[in-house]
This record gives sequence, structure tokens and C-alpha cells, in this order.
Amino acid sequence: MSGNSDIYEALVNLDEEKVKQLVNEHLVSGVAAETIMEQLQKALIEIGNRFEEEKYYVPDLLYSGAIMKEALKILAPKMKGKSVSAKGKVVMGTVFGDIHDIGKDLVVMLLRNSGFEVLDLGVDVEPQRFVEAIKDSGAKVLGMSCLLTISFNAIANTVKAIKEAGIRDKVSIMVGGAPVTELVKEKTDCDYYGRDAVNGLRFVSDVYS
Ligand code: B12
Repeated sequence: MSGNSDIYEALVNLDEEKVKQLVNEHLVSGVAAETIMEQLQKALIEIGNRFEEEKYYVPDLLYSGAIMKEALKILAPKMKGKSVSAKGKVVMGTVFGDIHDIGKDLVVMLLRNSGFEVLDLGVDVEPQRFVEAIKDSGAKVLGMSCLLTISFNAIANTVKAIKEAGIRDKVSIMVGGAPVTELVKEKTDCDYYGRDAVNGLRFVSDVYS
């Protein structure tokens, strides 16, 4: 096993101690936090595939999420955002019906590390809560995370609630998450689809530049 694909193997095998040990070792030997993240994300995709194939079950998914969060705690301080020209407020949350938060946390972490103030509403966020947070905070950007195809309508419902509240022109809306695509962005009338956290940071930086 070469490079840092051993981290991939360790996470796919749900070996928590090994993942933490390898993350620390790779950081010490100079591997970029972002490179380590890539391996961890690939491992989670493989875990998702095994879940679909019924080789892994919900407790395995849960445990993989917990291991990922431990790894993120180690990686977070090392992931500094680059080329940020201005600071501002962002409201973030995972859409209604969806409790996945690892990707959202990653976006939040990168934005905060880059100097943005992030109001993190957590998971399973109802449309009206997004609306109130945007109004109260005056944030110019809303970021929604969505990992379940059945929650796509929650993205659309949130944008609808924002329109009904009369604040659609005051907020730029970005959306992301593994099953989200440009098409989903268009159908739900969001402004931006962010493939990853770095893309999210780029969009927020542009809005506030
Ligand atoms: C870990 C996991 C869980 C954990 C979540 C733990 C946690 N605290 O988040 C638990 C066990 C709770 C879970 C539960 C379920 N899960 Co799940 N889970 C996963 C898994 C394996 C990894 C997700 C993950 O964290 N990836 C790593 C992060 C970093 O990636 P990410 O979220 O995509 O984020 C990146 C980008 O997308 C982007 N991004 C994300 N959000 C945003 C937002 C913005 C604004 C921007 C710019 C960018 C951005 O940035 C990140 C990278 O930089 C995926 C597999 C997969 N292929 O995604 C399945 C997966 C998402 N789960 C799935 C399912 C079905 C479920 C359950 C319904 C299972 C069940 N029967 O109970 C429940 C749903 C519960 C609910 N109501 O939400 C399916 C969804 C299928 C679908 N088409 O909808 C998947 C795809 C697995 C599969 N292949 O079947 N799950």
C-alpha cells in the first residue's frame, strides 16, 4: 500500500484507532490535510456502496461517520482557507428530513477557518428556520447540504419559503451534497451548486468580494 491509501483502507475497514494514527502520521510527514480528506471521502463513498450492496449495515454507516468526525477534529486546524478577500456572515444547515452532517461540518469548518462567521443550524432544518436565521443574521449567503434524494424537495421548499418571506433577492443560495447536481440546483432555483467545501468557500468569497 503506497501513498496515503492506507488511510482509505483503514476507514473502509472501520478501524478507528488506525485511522487516527495514520492521519497523525501523514500530517507529521507533510501530507496536506486536503489530500488526507480526499482519501477519507473516497472511503465513505465505498462504505456507502457496501451499504447498498448489503455488505454493511446502518451501525457500520454510523460508526464510519463517527470515525470521520474524529479524523476531522485532527484535520480541522490544518485546513486553512486560501485567498479570501472579505469576511461576512453565512447561514448553513442540512435540509429538512436529512441528518447527515459531515459534509456540512466540513463546509462550516472551512468557512470559519477562512474568517467567515457561520450560523450553523445543524441538521433536519425546517424551511422556516432557515428563513428566520437569514432575517435575524442579515447573512448574504445561505448554504444547504443534502445527502438524500428524497430530501431534494426540502431544498425547493426552503427556496419557496425564502421567496414567500420576500427576501430571495437579499440572499445567495448555494447547495451541495453527494447526490446534488447542477440540474438539482436549477430545478430548486438555487444560485450555486458546490461540488465540495472549497467550491463553497469560493462562492462565499465571491459574494462578499
Ligand atoms: C456516514 C453516512 C451516514 C451516517 C451519517 C453520519 C453523520 N453524522 O453525518 C448515518 C448512519 C447517520 C446515515 C444515515 C442514513 N443514511 Co447515510 N450515508 C453515509 C455515507 C456513508 C457518507 C456520507 C458522508 O458523510 N460523506 C462524506 C462527506 C464529506 O461528503 P458529503 O456529505 O458529500 O460532502 C462533500 C460534498 O458533497 C460537499 N458538500 C456537502 N454539503 C454541502 C453544502 C454546500 C453548501 C456545499 C457548497 C458543499 C457541500 O462538500 C463535502 C466535501 O468537501 C453516505 C455514502 C455517500 N456516498 O455519500 C451514505 C448515504 C448518503 N446514506 C444513505 C442512506 C439511504 C441513509 C439512511 C436513509 C439509511 C437508513 N436506512 O436509515 C439514513 C438517513 C437518515 C436521515 N434521515 O438522514 C444513502 C442515500 C441514498 C440516496 N440516494 O438518497 C447513501 C448515499 C448511502 C448509499 N449509497 O445508499 N448515513
